[in-house]
This record gives sequence, structure tokens and C-alpha cells, in this order.
Amino acid sequence: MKKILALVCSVLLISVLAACSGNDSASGNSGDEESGSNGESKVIKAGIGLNQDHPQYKGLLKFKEIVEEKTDGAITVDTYHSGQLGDDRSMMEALQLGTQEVVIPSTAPVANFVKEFSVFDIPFLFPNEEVADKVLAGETAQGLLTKLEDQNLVGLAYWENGFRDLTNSKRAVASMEDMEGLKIRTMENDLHLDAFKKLGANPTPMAFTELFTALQQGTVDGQENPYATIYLQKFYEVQNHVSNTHHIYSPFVFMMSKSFYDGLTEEQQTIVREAAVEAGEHERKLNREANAKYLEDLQEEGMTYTEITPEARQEMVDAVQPVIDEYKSKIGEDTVDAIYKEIEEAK
Ligand code: TK8
Repeated sequence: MKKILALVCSVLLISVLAACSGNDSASGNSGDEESGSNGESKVIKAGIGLNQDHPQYKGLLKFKEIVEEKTDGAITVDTYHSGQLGDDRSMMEALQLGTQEVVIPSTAPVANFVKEFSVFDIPFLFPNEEVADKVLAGETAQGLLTKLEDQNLVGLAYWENGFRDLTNSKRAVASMEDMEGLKIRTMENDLHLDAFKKLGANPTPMAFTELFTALQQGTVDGQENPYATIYLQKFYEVQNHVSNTHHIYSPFVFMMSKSFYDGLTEEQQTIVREAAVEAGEHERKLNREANAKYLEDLQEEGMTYTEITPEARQEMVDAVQPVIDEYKSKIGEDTVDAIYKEIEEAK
């Protein structure tokens, strides 16, 4: 009896030691392939601030579809909208901490992590979407994505937020004079803040997640965002006037936590990178269709629309020029000069 017991214990001991050593002769794989970052299934927790109706969320669902299909389920993507995981800045910090894997913020708050991103907040920088597309695909903009790696972030692609337009609850805005004293919420970005001060407004930086309530309670009189956001976030319920100021073209940055990205296999890294680009093309298409459509819908919901004449817009351009000159050194002269050069080449 004792001999049998000894035999059973020795067999158990050998199998426990074999398992601990990670070498599983039966499966023919070394422990490295089975365990560690290559063999386990992985989950991408992806959050955005806009709601489930916005093209940005439809783009994120496209990313999810591509990644889950191409990795055959080895990577799954859990998607969160409407600021469920926080605002742009706090979600970027979550990526740095490794508690979230993907966020797609506007470039404005990204400038708090890599100052050169503020180049995209220069008012009236891009003349149209076609030039913006070419420059964002160009050397300087793509190079900025690489700079995110110093912040434990990996920039995978630019998506589109779009041309930003002004709304408010007080009065129709046809020119700078009409902006005088309006309490306008801006994104958390010093260049936005200083530009709106120059235009005569009284700006307040605020996270997007707080914006609807602030408009509803009158903490601020107005805000600025593309028509798709104004409509889909139902700002028409708390805003009466919209003007086509088109004062900034705002890109989104699809970014991933670098610690998570580095833990992917080379094949998986290629899949998520290509998926971010492909889903971005899908999002951009939907976003342009939406922005073209929603100005009409905003007026149907009772907002008054005021066209900004070329002369009135030129007055705004001239007014913010000193801010642009001041920020050129803060952003990085090389970056600013390179973007302006690429804009001229793209026209
Ligand atoms: C949503 C924001 C939004 C942006 C803003 O998370 O903050 O006004 O335009 O789209 O990124």
C-alpha cells in the first residue's frame, strides 16, 4: 500500500514540476507561446465622450468588428460612449496608467500632453477638408503621432471631428461685435481660450462631459463644435443660435496605451494599426455626410442660423493673428512652419 502511495505522490510531483517549468511536452508548445502576452486573449477597453449616435462611435464599432474578425477573437473590444469612462483628458490619463486601452480625443486636449498638437488649434488653419486630409496624412502630422510615445501613448490614426461652429443662447452672431461678452465654453486648451478672448468673448475651458448641463443651467452662454455634435448631443434643446464660423478644423486622434500596444504580437500590432486607419476612413465618410445634413435639422429644431460673410470672417482672422504669432514659439516654430508649408503644397 505504502509503495502505491509513494508512486502516486511522485507522479503528482513530476506533473506539478512540469507545469511550473512551462514546458508542456503533450501540447508540443513551450510555455512562452502558451502563456505571456502572445497566447492569452486580450480585451481592449475603448471609450469616447460623444454618444452612441455620433459617427465617432460608429467608427469605433467598425474598429471593433475589424479587430475581432482579424484576430479571430484573440482580441476583443469593449466600447463605451457618452463619457461613461470619463472625459478626454481623464481617459488619456487612464491609457497612461494602463487601466484603459483606447481613447479618441480631439487634438485640443492632446496638446496638454504633447504641446505640438496645438498646431491644429490655430484658428482658420485649414481652408477645407481636402487640404486637411492631405496634411494629416503628411510627414509632420504623422510625426506628431510618434511624439505621443514619450507619454506612454501610441497614436494610430487621425479621425475627423470637423469644422467647429459657434452656438449660443443669447443672440444671433453675424460678426465679432456680436460675440462681445458671450460666455463661451472652450476645450481645455490655452490657444482656444486666448483666441476667443481676442474675439471679444468671455471663454471658460470645460470638459465635454460637463457641457450640456452648463448650457442648460446658463453657466455658459454658448459653445463651439461641428454640426453633427451640436445635433446628435441635442444642444438645440439648450441653444437658440448657430453661426457658420468654421473657425477651427478639429481632428480626433485614435490612440492606444503604449504598454498594451507593446504587449501585442507584431501581427496584432499591424492589425490594430490598420483597423484604426480603415475605421477612421469609415468615420470620416459618415461624419461628412452628417455635418452636411445636420445644419438643416438644427434649424428644423428651432435654432436660428446666421451666415458669417467673408468680410466678417476676415475681421476674425485679423483679430486672432497676434495670438497665432504669440503661440508659434509655444507650439514649436518648426512644427508650425512645416504645417503651413504643407498646407500651401496641398492647396
Ligand atoms: C468629445 C470631445 C468633443 C470635442 C469637445 O469627447 O470637447 O468639444 O469637440 O468632440 O472630444
